[in-house]
Amino acid sequence: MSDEPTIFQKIIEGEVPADIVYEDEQCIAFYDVNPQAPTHILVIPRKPIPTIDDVEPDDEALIGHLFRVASKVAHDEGLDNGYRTVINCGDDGQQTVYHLHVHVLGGRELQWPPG
Ligand code: DGP
Repeated sequence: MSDEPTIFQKIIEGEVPADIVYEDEQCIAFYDVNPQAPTHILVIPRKPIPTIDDVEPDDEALIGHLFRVASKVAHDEGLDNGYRTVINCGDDGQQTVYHLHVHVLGGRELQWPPG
């Protein structure tokens, strides 16, 4: 894995623009550039944790916070009939950006199982 800052690190640092819908001292949330549903938001910690496998015991409250923010932004977007959260991990999980992120997808009836 590269030591280069990820595109999400650049978004956090304001070097790359993003359409931010929520931010606080622990995380930011912004629209996915390649939406897979009518609403597709990413919630990311400011802390550069590469994958869910890299979460440490001290991060447990942070991970809980990400899900509370995912719920908040989903409802702020009007996804009151339901939505999906996804965390891809590693190559088989189709993770492409190695900065932990929660996908929030909604605005249509989603299929299950995912591909
Ligand atoms: P994943 O495959 O789980 O690693 O998802 C990465 C997501 O990040 C993917 O849905 C596309 C999105 N993405 C990649 N680059 C950018 C970017 O520069 N801006 C925004 N807003 N989203 C990006």
